[in-house]
Amino acid sequence: MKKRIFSGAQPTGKLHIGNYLGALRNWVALQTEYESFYCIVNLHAVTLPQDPSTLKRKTLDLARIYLAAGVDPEVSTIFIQSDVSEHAELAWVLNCVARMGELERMTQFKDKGKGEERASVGLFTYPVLMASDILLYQTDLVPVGQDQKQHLELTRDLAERFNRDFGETFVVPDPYIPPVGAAIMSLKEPQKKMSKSDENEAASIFLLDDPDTITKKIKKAVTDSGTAITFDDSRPAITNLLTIYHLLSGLPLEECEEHFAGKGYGDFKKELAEVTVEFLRPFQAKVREFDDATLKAILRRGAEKASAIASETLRNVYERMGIR
Ligand code: ATP
Ligand code: LTN
Repeated sequence: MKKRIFSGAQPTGKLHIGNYLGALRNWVALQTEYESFYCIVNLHAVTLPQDPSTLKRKTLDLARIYLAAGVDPEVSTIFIQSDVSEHAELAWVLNCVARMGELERMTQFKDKGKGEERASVGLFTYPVLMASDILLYQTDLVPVGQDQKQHLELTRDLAERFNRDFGETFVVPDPYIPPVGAAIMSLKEPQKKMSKSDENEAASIFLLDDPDTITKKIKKAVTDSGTAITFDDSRPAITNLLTIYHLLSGLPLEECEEHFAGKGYGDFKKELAEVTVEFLRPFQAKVREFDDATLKAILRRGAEKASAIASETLRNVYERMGIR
């Protein structure tokens, strides 16, 4: 039997090349080797305030993006989190397994909650809902970007604790964090990751940016002092741009430095912009191909398949805990 993958993204903001290179690209690469479940996590989205009609539209738009990126609905299961009510139910149970102290240590909550009293309780227990997403499907592997590593560790801890206290119930999943591209950085502040929630649009290249916008953003991206175009941790801006070049052009890592030896930042940025625009062109054409009816049919089918597995896991969990 094939091993199982689960991953997801939130239908908020605009997807950027960081989301693609850190996550989506690997979903596509791994989808035939594994039995794959790719979820649109709309329950996670409401941990921060969302406009209801925008959220609805973005949920469907995200399905379009999964498909355009190459997730094949004949091979993978694509569905909306709220269509499978077991996600919220298991989250309640795992909220009773997780400890305040371990959630207080989650750095994403510290960043997004900004230590505010007004942050929602949902934002605080967000990682528990994520653990539920993963554990419901007896997932073996979770392809994500570097920023999710800590959430995966929590997921493993919760699975292990539950198994110890109530008997073997959950598969303990492994993260899949790609060796290159797991943390694409902001074009404006290369010490920060490229983020959907960055107020400065110039910091990210969005998957649906037009060629002119992409070229301008890359031209204005910050660089490091010096002139060398090499991978070097002490020069994070150029290393980030070169990483994007490597992943989008497909040119082997070692050949990238050679390719730009003796060239200046101006030439490098021009080529990077061209590569990015050409890479995104077919993707953007594909996004326009799917109509709402087709998407809804795919999502309905996905939810049915997901529900069958999720309900079995939850039944087992309740049984072991003496619920029902
Ligand atoms: P953001 O932080 O950009 O606001 P997010 O991480 O909250 O977004 P999602 O859309 O749910 O939002 O993320 C989808 C996937 O993209 C996750 O696996 C995440 O790890 C990955 N990802 C997000 N940002 C980056 C980045 N800068 N580089 C690499 N991977 C990333
Ligand atoms: N927390 C993730 C999104 C997410 C996820 C998941 C990723 C929710 N549930 C399950 C992998 C597996 C994020 O904000 N990027």
